[in-house]
Amino acid sequence: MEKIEIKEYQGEKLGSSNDFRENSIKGPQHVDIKNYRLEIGGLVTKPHQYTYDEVIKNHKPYKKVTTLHCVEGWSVKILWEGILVKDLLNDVEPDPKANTVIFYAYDGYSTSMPLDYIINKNIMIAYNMNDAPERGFPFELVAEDKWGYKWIKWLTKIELSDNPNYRGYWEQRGYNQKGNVEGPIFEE
Ligand SMILES: Nc1nc2c(c(=O)[nH]1)N[C@H]1C(S)=C(S)[C@@H](COP(=O)(O)O)O[C@H]1N2
Ligand SMILES: [Mo]
Repeated sequence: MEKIEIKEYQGEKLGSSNDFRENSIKGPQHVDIKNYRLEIGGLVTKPHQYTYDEVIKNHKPYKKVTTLHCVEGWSVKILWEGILVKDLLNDVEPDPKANTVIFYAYDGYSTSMPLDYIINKNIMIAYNMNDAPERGFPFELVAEDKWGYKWIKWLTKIELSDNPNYRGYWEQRGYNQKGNVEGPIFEE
């Protein structure tokens, strides 16, 4: 049976996965979980390819209510459940030269963020939203305090890099590299 989304968490009203405006670059993706791997590589000592179950069963789960704000002017508050990116990074042992994390997705999308932000803000990849499966199944990056274009869905690869100037799909098209909700939408 399909799981039903919860509408409230600890007294706080939540939005719904139906509140998102579907505007992904190639439309919704359907990832075959049997063949799915999450790859972690680049500047790391022990690159690894996880199955979906290995990601979920071998790492501690976290839950957090966080709002996604799209640059188009809408936002949705969701209870996300996932694991911390820094717990995965612990497995692969990043090189001290790494300062940037580049994320790639099934639809060819990509984006990047500073390694410090990922670690210090306890950024997670989510497999559930509102206790029901992810729109970005298997994993969506919960890029708290960043514009929606940093919240990459259908995540397939995490690459550690020493290039802070790597520009993802929307960043190449003029959207701000930092992507902070408090800051500008476009590159200045
Ligand atoms: N793989 C992938 N992830 C993506 C996108 C995309 O096109 N492809 N769009 C981004 C944008 S612009 C937003 S606002 C959020 C939420 O988009 P949605 O409403 O289409 O789910 O997903 C982000 N993650
Ligand atoms: Mo967006």
